[in-house]
Amino acid sequence: MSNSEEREEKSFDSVSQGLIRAAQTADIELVWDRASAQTPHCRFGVDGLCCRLCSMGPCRIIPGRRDHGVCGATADTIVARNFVRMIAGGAAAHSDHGRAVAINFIKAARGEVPGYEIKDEEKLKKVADVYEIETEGRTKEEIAEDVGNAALQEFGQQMGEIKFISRAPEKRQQIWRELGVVPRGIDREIVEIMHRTHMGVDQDYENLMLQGTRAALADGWGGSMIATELQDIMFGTPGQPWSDSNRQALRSQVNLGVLAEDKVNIVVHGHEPLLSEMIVVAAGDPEMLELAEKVGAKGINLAGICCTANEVLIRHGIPLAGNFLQQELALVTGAVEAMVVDVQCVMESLSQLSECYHTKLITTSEKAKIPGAVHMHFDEEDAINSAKAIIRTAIENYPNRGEVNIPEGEETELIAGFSHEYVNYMLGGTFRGSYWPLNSNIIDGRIRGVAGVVGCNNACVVLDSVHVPLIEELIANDVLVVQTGCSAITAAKAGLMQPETAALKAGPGLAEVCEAVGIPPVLHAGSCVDNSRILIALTEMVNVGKQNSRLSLGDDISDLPAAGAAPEWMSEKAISIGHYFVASGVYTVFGVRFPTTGSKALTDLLFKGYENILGGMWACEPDPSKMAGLIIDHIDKKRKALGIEGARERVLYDMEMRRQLEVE
Ligand code: BF8
Ligand code: SF4
Repeated sequence: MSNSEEREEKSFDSVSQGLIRAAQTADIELVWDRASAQTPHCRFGVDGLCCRLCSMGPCRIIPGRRDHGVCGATADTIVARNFVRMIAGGAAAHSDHGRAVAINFIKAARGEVPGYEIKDEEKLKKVADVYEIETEGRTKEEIAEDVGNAALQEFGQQMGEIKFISRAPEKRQQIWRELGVVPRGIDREIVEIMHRTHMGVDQDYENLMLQGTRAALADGWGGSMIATELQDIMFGTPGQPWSDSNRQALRSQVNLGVLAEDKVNIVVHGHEPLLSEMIVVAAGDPEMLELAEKVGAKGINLAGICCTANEVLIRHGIPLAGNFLQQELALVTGAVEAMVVDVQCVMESLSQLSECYHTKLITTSEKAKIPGAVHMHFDEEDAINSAKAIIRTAIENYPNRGEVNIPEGEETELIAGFSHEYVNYMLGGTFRGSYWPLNSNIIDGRIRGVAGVVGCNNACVVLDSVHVPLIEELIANDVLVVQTGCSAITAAKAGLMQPETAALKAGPGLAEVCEAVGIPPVLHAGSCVDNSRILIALTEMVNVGKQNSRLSLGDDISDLPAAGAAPEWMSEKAISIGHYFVASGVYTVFGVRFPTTGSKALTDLLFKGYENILGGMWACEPDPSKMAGLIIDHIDKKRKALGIEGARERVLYDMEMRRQLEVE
């Protein structure tokens, strides 16, 4: 571990800090250099007060001096329009991912895409039930084709309700129906945001937010949930795959030290597992391994960045090279033969950076090309050969390697793959799998509550510096942490996803439960679309109360001692996720800053008013300890309302405690 001064520079993670320094020495520009060149950011943009929706603008609001845009739009309208457009962007990204999966799923069921199959029949039947599709006496392929078609039609559906809404607690569905925010169709809600925010349409911030809410729900309980469920059926549900003998979480490793000095390194980066699943298969092909040996390599080493990393980790145990802000650093190691990208969170700078190294940047999606990258179209209908062509390109590039700088020995162990099905199984065992023990441990106070800590890294804050102290403080206070996205990768790097962490860092109650069950206090649940797993897990906790009133934690998600956080968020997807959590009744705290500060009325609605309207609400707090305090206070408030409080002191997890643990 490097000293704290070094950490304070750009990264809390010392492995990254070392590579940042190497890039500085070589005079290579990285994301942090560009972030500082962009600082200070335009105040109008930061506050959401700039409107460029028509060419009478751009209009910028200066409160008290210039209160209206040329058309008369107020700060509230402008900020709300910008905010709901962020939701539209995020919901579109997740949902277009879900659509691609649904199309491939139908083709897999029809046998049109060799290599893809219907793996998890148990989950297929559960999802078929939700869609009211007959399963008796039918082959899994017949059921799957109907499930795929039912899912796909929800994107273009114009009326009625999307189906997965029916999985939410009844009370929650009622709240949505009364407010008129149940999504009618996934695409429709996104398009309607674009219409309503066109110049001169919806100019009431509360009404704009209703549509923002409907589109966010179309993401969480629609596009994202479709992506997760159909991926699980095709590729296997993490921790609970296709055979009982194989139920287990996976051990793997994380951080840039997972790159291998003597192997062909291929880094998969982006989001959709359709391609990366095939790369995993092709990388094990004897023909490819032979080819690698011919160029003098000892094999092929796959590693992931961002959510693609999480997807192949939770199903195959492929190591994580790093999170969002480490994508450039992977190239700085000089050891990556190919970085294979598809969609979302891929920095354009990779193209410029790849010119400084031998790395081939390979784009694969027709939706996402980058000048300077090699484009190798990924054809799902000939997936395995597309994957092999990519791997061959990487292998052929191995002899071009120059000097390498791999932080060897600096990788960290983790275990991952905690789908809600697996948590169910872990807690209850094969024959009585259920969330009963979780509720029971919450009621008797061993576990104080549950927090979903998710989301990105942001170049405006020191890499990982908010995630890690927040999570440490939460677990020290007996809060079980469930994670997805880049935040999950962060916690894994900090060693928080090892079972031993429970005894070292968790509070006594949480540690006892984790030790008994053999899980870490911080659970890796997957990628960002897998936040939908958290929605289902929260619903399961509510449903336990219906089965056994003594284990009840209320009759809605908003009653649970639970909260969400995205401590270093940056993307529109994070805003969409945050808002569907709020709309599902979850108190959700974001770090960094919040994009509605230019409108007090809108910010008050999101941060306060929604508690009475939706049961969940937003908060923003950049300081990790204060953020932990907000979450713990909220959990305690919910415990009190449930009558299960019990006096307890909050443990302040300060630097001194952290230093002591590092010495051990
Ligand atoms: O979808 S956490 S930086 S990689 S947006 Fe992107 Fe944020 Fe990472 Fe995954 Ni999610
Ligand atoms: Fe300005 Fe109104 Fe046009 Fe926005 S829509 S740019 S506020 S005139």
